[in-house]
Amino acid sequence: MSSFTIALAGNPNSGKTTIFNALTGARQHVGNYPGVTVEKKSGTFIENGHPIEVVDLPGTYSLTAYSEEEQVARRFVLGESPNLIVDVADASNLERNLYLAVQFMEMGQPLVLVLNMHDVAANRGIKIDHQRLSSLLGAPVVPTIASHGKGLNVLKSTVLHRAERDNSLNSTKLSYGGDIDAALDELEPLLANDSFCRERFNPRWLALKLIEHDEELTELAQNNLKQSEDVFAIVKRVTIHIESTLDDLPENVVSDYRYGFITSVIKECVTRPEVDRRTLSDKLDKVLTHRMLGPIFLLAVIWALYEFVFTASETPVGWVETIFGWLGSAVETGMADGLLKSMIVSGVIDGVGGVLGFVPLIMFMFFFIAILEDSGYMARVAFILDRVLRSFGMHGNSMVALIVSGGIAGGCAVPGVMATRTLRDPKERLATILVAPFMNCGAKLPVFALLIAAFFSAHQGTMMFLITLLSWAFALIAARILRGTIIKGESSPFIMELPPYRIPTLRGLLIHMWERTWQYIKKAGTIILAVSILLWALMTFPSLPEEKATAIEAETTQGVAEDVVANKLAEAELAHSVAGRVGRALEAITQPLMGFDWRTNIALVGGFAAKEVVVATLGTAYSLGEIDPEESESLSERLANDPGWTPLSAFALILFIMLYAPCFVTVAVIKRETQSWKWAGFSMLYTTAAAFVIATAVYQVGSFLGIGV
Ligand code: BGO
Repeated sequence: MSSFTIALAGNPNSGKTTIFNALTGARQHVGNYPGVTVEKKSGTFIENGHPIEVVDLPGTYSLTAYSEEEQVARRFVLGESPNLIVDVADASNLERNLYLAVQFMEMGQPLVLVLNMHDVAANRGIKIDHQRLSSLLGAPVVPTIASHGKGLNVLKSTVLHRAERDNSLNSTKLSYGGDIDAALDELEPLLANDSFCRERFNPRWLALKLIEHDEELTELAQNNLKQSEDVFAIVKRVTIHIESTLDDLPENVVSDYRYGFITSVIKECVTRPEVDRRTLSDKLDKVLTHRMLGPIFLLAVIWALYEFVFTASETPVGWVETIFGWLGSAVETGMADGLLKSMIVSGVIDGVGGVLGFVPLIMFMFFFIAILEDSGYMARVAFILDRVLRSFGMHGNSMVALIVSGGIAGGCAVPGVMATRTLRDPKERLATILVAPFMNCGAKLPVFALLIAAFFSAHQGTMMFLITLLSWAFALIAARILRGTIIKGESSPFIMELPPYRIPTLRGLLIHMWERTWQYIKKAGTIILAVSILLWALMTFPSLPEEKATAIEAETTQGVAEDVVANKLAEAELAHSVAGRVGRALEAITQPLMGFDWRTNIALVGGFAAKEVVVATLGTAYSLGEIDPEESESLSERLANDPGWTPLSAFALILFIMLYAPCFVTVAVIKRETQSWKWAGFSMLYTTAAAFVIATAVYQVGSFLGIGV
């Protein structure tokens, strides 16, 4: 018969001693923990023939190791690796008692939660749904009234059952907000690769403790980790970041999120008689997370946000466009004609310039997203939409991933796909990974902004709002189909942290806004620049054979106006280039089905590198085809004036861009996260097929009904 050791933990006065005595009876002995004066009591009981040793840990509220009791409890758990932690909680005061349980969960310890003092809770009218609590915590929950010996037999059998089981169970991964989560994701593999850490600690837990500046573990890590410099560089970076953006210490933020998690657990599992002991956060949540009012308020917030962002950024976007217009004209007149000039004007200025033109809009967008995040409202968004998500076969935590990916336009699917790591169920995770790229990332935003400005300028915010709703609808429907067919399975329980609301600091908002805007600018100056030049080359070479050019030019002598001939020449050159030929070959399919001409086709192929490239490529294509450089129209004006475009074809293009293959960085991340080229390939194919079908359907029905033509 195998024997087991369990550690009995709990807050002082939770009834731990009563349970210890009831379990072990006379089979007890008392000693001391080594090196300290704290008393160590242990004893045994036999369950189903198995001897089970119970070590009574000192009563503690936390495991921060500030007091001797906390240190003893933590060292015992880490050093002696008991088979199981039995955490005794006072059911009449669950919030406070769960704080300790959550810390054991973070450590990755197998746990049984005892809800003692059930009589006291019942007398106060508190009802606890312990089955739901158990599924949310991922640990068995046993209600007891220890002073009357009630529930102890169930406790004994549960303990044996749980101790016998393979305990390689994954701990619940709490989220501590984007910044700390990202640092944990970075630290975890570093620590997992270090033998010192791996043999003693759960790497993610150690990472968290280092971010919390736990003195004991920081010293230990500094002296023993091989890559301690790298590790502490990350810790320092996130500390400075949190201090400057939230004006708070990381340890406080972590504890806020722990309480946030507990608040949500309590909200889900505990009902108590109405007494108004609510905090301001609770009062706000009463309205903001209300079943009916919550979603209405959310939709109003998103609509107002787009309205404001599009209206407020119109003028500054115009300024930046004018600056690039001047720059183009200056180079045009100042440089001798030739390939270099063409590359600078059409490839760089009209290509990358088009992308940079949207910097003011991006800045406004990120500023408001930062307000939603820093105030704590974004966590509520997830909470509100959780119910919707579950009915479509995803998990509440999928929400976080979808919002990060651009659920409110402006995110990015790369961190979005990575954020699915918090999902424990592999099927829910896969479904979320596959639909996250439907969201409107910051790279699609300039493309939408361009098309909206050109064809729907009277209703910019409302149009963006509609696009957002559509992308959610497509993502949810796709998830439902995937979960009903190739990734079938049950959905797992979910709990979302509801940290208290905070008033964001202006400094924090500006830092968050700038960080993301800078990423956007950097991307425009590197990858977009490189792809723009490549596409310029593909749109320029091979050059038109001499005799054809001369034949077109000869038309001037036949009385055809000079600018008409120049226009013909530019178009013939473009049509002769590699990209021109590919674009035109595709045009045979895309033009009748979706209304896309060859320029759009090239832009869409380029957009696979990064979606902003669609703007850059259209900029280059229209610039190369243009004959009068003095007339520096903005790209949206050029599109609006092109008779080949209609609002309907623009709308079909918006839908196509929203849905078609994720950019190659996202595909690479999908491969890494799913560990499969098959799923990465699938994510490209099914999204492109969906884009094709939907854009075609909309264009055909629209044309038939005569809408937007
Ligand atoms: C005294 N229900 C109720 N109502 N009380 C309980 C329960 C329960 O389920 N479980 C334990 N208690 P400890 P820690 C006491 O000692 O085990 C009571 O610190 C008293 N003492 O009987 O010591 C338990 O080890 C005089 O109460 O907790 C004990 O975790 C009058 O909770 C107290 C009334 O339990 C703390 C109670 C002289």
